[in-house]
Amino acid sequence: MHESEFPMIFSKKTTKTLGALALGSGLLLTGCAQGTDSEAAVQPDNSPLQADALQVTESWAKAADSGMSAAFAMLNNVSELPVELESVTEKDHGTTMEIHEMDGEGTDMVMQQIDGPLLIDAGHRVELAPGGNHIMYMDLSEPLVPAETSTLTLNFSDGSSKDVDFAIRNYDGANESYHGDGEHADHAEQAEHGEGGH
Ligand SMILES: [Cu+2]
Repeated sequence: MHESEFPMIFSKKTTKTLGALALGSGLLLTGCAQGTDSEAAVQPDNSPLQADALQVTESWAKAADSGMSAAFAMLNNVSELPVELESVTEKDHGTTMEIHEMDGEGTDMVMQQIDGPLLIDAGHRVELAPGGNHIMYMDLSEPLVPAETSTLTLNFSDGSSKDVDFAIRNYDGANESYHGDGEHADHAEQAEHGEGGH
């Protein structure tokens, strides 16, 4: 059984990793393809996958019946290489996901999709928190129910990914307005807050 699975894994990863090298070094490619040491072949330069380098703690998501909501966590890069979070996906609540940052100052703060991947420098951590960077559920078709969990898939720039569970809880804050929502932000926000908060 293992013998049939291995070649698939092997060829996928080596194709990707070695794609850029293939032009200049047919020798190296041949060497790897013949190699029987599959572990060495999967990670030829010995660098960790970004999915393994990033440890996620304190992950939680804001309960919501529909529409938008947000997820927060501490992203800890425990490696000596930068980690780039490129996208987030999910499959349980029928929504697209975005990575947002806050823009503006004071009461004029709005959130918007970040430009490019979210960078977590080597050995550093980035906090996703209300009022700051966060992961956004754009249009829930299934509710985020308190005390349940939401599994989000974090996708990194090296092609690796990992699933992380976010504990869903009630939270009154994080009602940031969205750039795409138009100019009514300030007052509409108050109205929504009173209606949906309790
Ligand atoms: Cu947002």
